[in-house]
Amino acid sequence: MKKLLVTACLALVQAAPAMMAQGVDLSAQKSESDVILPVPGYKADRHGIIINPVPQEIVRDTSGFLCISDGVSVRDRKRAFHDDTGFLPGHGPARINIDFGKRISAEREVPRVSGAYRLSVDSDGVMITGYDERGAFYGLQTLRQLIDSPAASGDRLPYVDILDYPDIQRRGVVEGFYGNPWPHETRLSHIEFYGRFKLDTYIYGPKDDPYHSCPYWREPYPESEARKIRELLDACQRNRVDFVWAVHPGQDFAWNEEDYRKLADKFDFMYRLGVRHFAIFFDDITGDGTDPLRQAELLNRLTDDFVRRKRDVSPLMVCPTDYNRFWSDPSDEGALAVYGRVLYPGTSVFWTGDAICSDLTPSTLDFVSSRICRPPCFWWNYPVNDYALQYILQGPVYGLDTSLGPDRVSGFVSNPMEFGEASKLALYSVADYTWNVGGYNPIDSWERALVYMMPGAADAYRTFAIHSCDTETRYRRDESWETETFTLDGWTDRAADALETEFRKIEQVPGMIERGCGNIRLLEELRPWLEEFGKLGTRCRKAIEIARMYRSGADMDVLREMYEDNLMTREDRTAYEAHKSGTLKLQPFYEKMMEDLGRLIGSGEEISLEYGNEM
Ligand code: LTM
Repeated sequence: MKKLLVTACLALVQAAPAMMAQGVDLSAQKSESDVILPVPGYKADRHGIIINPVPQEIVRDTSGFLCISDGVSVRDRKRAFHDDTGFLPGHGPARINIDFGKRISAEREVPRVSGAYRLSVDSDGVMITGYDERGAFYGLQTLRQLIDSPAASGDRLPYVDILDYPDIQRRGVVEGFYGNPWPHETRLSHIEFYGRFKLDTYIYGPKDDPYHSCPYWREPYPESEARKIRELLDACQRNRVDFVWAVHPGQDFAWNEEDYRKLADKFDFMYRLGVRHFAIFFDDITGDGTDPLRQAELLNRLTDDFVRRKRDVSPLMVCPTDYNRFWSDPSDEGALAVYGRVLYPGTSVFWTGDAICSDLTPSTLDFVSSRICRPPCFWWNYPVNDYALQYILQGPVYGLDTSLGPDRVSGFVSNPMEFGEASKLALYSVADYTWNVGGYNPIDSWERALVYMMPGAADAYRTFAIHSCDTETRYRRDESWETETFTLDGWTDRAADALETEFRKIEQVPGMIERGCGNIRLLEELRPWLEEFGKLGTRCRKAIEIARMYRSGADMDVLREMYEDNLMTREDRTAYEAHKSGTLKLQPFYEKMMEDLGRLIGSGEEISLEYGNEM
């Protein structure tokens, strides 16, 4: 079956060179369900305390507030957080105590989980207790958000007791997409974002970094690149993020001693730069490299020779060639079962679900775990858009099971878009979900994320985002769920007025975001889509206007002129195709309305034909 698929993929590669990346045909990533599930959740009342990820337990004592307007004095018992308290007001009377460790955390009933902490605010001051250093650092991040919360109005902290811990241990991002790797600045800003929102893992694996993949995976990074990796490692250390360096050698790995040494030497080179977490990706390859037994034996050998010898390197992670259910042989002879039998138990195995881009479901976990004999590390292919660069995915994060019991996954990483800033909208919610799985509320998380991302134009950004979710093919996402469209036949004044109001709002969005978005890199990423979004709003509004006039018996010549004026030219269509939004409801509304109007008021065939030609 696999052979058949590979053959099919190769046929498509030949047919669609525009969609190719490194010889891999992204357009061949079929098998995703075409069903669009609605987004669950609701906008919650957080009573003025906005903390992301949402803490596991938060008890508010309404009897008082701790005033920090005259400054704070920090007691950092382990002297570990000197560089992390810059957000606090200057020296003053309010006391802040930060500590961590097994004994103190046991006294304060903090769960014995890396990243767990307790934060209490009362008349004595603030007390942060981490299970470990990372936990205390996370307690500080919560304090930062508490100070910024509306309930604190900047300097009066509500009395609270927060007991908090992550449900999933490896939470983060795999820069694992095809196309332009993130610029260095984007990576640095992401790592800081991960620290803020308690994501503990950044996996470096951009497919188009030649030193990660073919042709240069064997070579050390040139000094200019090595320096940047050292800077990323420093940033990760500051933000208590594990930097995982991944290599993608499978397309030309020779399975001989020479290549084994080259790989071990590359690991050693990365180790000397400061890397302590490693992964090997065998995804999207063909040929000898796909052999699961050799892959597993290679991982085991590196574990013996490299990981165990170094002593401070964590267990390896591997992405199998059969990384999703659709591609995998479920039998005992299948690649996953081979991994299950041969691969050392400590090695983590990535899994993307039932398809390449798919939901995290109990059944996909049952399937893979029973074969690889361990819980997988879920590699979520969202919001990645390398297979459909015409969409910028700004919808809610959903499709992730919220009833996951402990230890069902060894980790969860999201593969983002090459648009690093715009990806943060989804990553905000990935952080939320992976920390507090059972408490995850997709709509609420998305609403908070929108405000975090663009406080100066949150409403305009929401309007853009709600109409910028779906991909039309493959991983379908709900879109425009608050908008009701209609056809000319089903016209009601109420529906038409509501839609017209929405289109007028859409027309305003580009200008409002230009003025209100303080993040220039985000603005630059969104701009081409915003421009098309505004135009979409205009042509949809005009379609309603023409229909309204037609219904009230306006002059046919006038109508015909307006109609022709509102047709999309070839250039319009090309521009829209490159930066699409509103594909689920808005553009289809325009198309159908214009088609119907064309029949009624066009000069018959001529206009219909012209319309058809423009398609
Ligand atoms: O998903 C995996 C494991 N590999 C690749 C990714 O590199 C790519 O970004 C996604 C989305 O196109 N698909 C893959 O197959």
